[in-house]
Amino acid sequence: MTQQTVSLIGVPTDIGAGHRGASMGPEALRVAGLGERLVARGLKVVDRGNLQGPLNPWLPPDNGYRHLDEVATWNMAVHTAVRQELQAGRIPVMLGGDHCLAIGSISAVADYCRDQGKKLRVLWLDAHADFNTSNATPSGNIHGMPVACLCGNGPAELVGIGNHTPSTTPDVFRQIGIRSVDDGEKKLVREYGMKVFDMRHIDEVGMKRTMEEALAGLDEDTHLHVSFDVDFLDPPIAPGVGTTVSGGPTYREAQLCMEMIADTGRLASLDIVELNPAYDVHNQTGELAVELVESLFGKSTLIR
Ligand code: EXY
Ligand code: MN
Ligand code: MN
Ligand code: MN
Repeated sequence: MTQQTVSLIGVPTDIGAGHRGASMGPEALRVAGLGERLVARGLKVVDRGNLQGPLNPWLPPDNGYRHLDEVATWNMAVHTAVRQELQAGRIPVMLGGDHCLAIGSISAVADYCRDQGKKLRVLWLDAHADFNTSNATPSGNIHGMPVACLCGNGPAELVGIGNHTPSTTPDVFRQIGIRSVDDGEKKLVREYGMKVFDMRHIDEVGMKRTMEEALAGLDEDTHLHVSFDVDFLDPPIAPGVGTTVSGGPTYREAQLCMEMIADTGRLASLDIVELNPAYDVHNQTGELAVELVESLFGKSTLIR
């Protein structure tokens, strides 16, 4: 099998978040040894360094959005970088940075899949549905809006990123670990028919069955993108995030989730977002994120 090349792309910004600090996420992932651990997995790893973009002006919402222009500028840079790596046959891994960057990454992946005649599946690992709009949002923070924007429900500056509007459709998403959805957002998630495997579902049927359901239908024509929001995890094992929500997947449930994704052999692009070292202890959350990403790329510490 030809050696796969992973391209690490740092996106040092918290422009879409409600707390400062996710801008330090890329470095924390590098310090936790992400590159070296993926090399140890037999991958070729190219670290593309960090994208540049506007500083966070730290302003209140304007017309329901905080920092809309700056978010758009960052996401255009992300879109271009991800497109470039995909065209070169590499696996782009976004080192976030807050979750608004998924607008740029997934719009690029969606354009690429259209050009290549591939099907797209997005696994959205998150405590939050990230399906807010300007009238539904309680904060104006755009890291709570990327899925709505990608499905065409957002400002032109974001919905228009990439060659297609909307970038993609709700049916490509499978959301896993959801446990914090705002009222207005809930209505939208239902209206758009999003497939959500929330924590109640995982409690009832378990992670194994949940992943079987979320991964159903993948075939060799499917490009699997994983958008891993580190706040997906239970806060006691992952305190280093800006928006913790109690009652997330345990360490083993998270490992099983990643191992079952690896078993499909379809992983083709990845976001690692919302790691915030300002809330972490000795980079423990960065190290856990790296460990889970190793499992995503097929490392198993078990006997199999
Ligand atoms: N739903 C809340 C909001 O829209 O402000 C919280 C969103 C947190 C989003 C983080 C990235 O997952
Ligand atoms: Mn998120
Ligand atoms: Mn989240
Ligand atoms: Mn210390």
